[in-house]
Amino acid sequence: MSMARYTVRHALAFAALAAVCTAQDQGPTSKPFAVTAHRFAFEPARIEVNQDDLVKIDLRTTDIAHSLTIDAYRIAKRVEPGHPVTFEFRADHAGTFPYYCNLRLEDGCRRMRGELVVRPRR
Ligand SMILES: [Cu+2]
Repeated sequence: MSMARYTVRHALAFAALAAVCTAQDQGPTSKPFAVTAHRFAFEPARIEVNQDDLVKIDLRTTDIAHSLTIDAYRIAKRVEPGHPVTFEFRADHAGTFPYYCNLRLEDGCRRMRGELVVRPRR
């Protein structure tokens, strides 16, 4: 076997192995959640997922800049009108976690509340 052929075969084997490992690492993916922030609430105000889901959120605002902040997951995403934001996170700890708007200069933003429910893995 030539050296070049040997290298190609190993590269292919490595690529196949990497593909398998990546598939295993990805784990389950939740359905995407479309979350709208507007004076002064989140819609929906409750997001339910399963533990270890990869959660995708499409966040938009219809009035002023808001944020979706989940302290337990160290997430704080700011969104402006006309510029939706998409982000993902792995829901790796179970429980019920509040989310809120951290742009607290507006009184109303301090009232913006929701909850993320991560159902424990069985
Ligand atoms: Cu706000």
